[in-house]
Amino acid sequence: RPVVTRPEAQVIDMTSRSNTLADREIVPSEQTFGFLGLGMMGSTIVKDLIYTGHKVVVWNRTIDKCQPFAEAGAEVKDTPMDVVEAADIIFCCVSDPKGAKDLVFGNCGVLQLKDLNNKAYVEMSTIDPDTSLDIGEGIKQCNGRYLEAQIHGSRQEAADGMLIILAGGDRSVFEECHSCFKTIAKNTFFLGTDIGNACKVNLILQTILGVSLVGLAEALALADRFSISLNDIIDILDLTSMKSTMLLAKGKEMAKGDFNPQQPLSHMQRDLRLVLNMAENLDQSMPVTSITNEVFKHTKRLGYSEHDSSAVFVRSRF
Ligand code: NA7
Repeated sequence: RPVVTRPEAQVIDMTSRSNTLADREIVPSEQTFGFLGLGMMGSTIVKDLIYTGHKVVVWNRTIDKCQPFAEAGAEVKDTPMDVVEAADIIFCCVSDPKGAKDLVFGNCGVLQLKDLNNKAYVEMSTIDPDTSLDIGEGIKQCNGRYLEAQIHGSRQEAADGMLIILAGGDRSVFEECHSCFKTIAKNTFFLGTDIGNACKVNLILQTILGVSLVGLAEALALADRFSISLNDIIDILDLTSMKSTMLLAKGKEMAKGDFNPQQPLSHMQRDLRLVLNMAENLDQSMPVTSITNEVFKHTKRLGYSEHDSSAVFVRSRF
C-alpha cells in the first residue's frame, strides 16, 4: 500500500487574473449575482465575476472561505436564504447532488423563502438529471426560474476562463447570465428547455474522460513494468493520431507522479456512479464504465480521493 501525502490545500490568489479576460469585452450585467459554494471551482468563478465588475453576494458552508471575497468587494451572507433575498440570480456550485439539494430544500435553504418572485436559480454543481428535475420543480413551484448550467472543465480551465457551459431550462435566465458565462467559459451551449439534458451531456463527457484515463493508466503501468520510459511513450503518443490535449497532459502527470487536483478523483468517481445509476434505470449495459468505476473506487480507498483523477495510475502500478 503506497504512503499517501494529501495534496496541499489550494489557495485562491485574488490578485492573479486569467489572461483570457483581458481579451474579452465583457459588459457586466446590472443584476446582483448570488453565489453558494466557494470551493475551488466556485472561488475561481467568483473571483473573475468580481474582477469583471459583477455585483456579487456569497455564502459558503465554511465561512472562513468568504473572507478574501469580502475584501475584494463581495457581500457575505450567513445563509443560502439570505443570499437569495439579496440577489436576482443565484448560482450554486457545491460537491454533489446531496449538497445541491440540501441548499435548496434544507434548513435555511433557498425554498425557505416561499416566494422567489421570479428570481433565477442556476445549478452549476455536477448533478444527475433526476436531481436537477427535483430542484427545478421546487424552484418553479416557488415562483422562481431555473437553469441547469453544468460546467465542463478542470480547475485550471476555470482559472483560465476556458470552461464549457452546458445549459438547459429557462432560456431567459440563460440570456441574463450572458456576461457571467462569457467571463468564465470559452463556449456556452443551450441544450433546450427540457431540464436534465445538460446533466446528461455532462455525465456522458465524464464517462469518456474516466474510461480514457483508466486505459491510459493501465497502458503506462505496463510500460513501466517493461522499464520503458513513460516520457518516451508520451512523446511517441504525441506523434500519433491518438494524441489529445487531455491524454498528453494526464500522461505527463502520471509519468511525474504529480497528482495536483485539477479534477479530484472523488469527483470523477461520483460522476461515474451517477452515470451508472442513469444507465441502470434504462437497462443500458455499460460494462467498461462499471469496471472503470470500480478502479476509481479502489483508488479512493487507497487514499487518493483529493488527488487528481490521474492518480488512478498509482493503482494500476500495483
Ligand atoms: P470543492 O473544492 O471540493 O468544493 C466543494 C464545495 O461544496 C465547498 O464550497 C463545500 O463547502 C461545498 N459543499 C459540499 N457539500 C456541501 C453541503 N452539504 N452543504 C453546503 N456546501 C457543501 O469542489 P469544486 O469547487 O472543485 O467543485 C464544485 C462543483 O463544481 C462540483 O460539482 C464539480 O463537479 C463542479 P465547504 O467549503 O467544504 O464548507
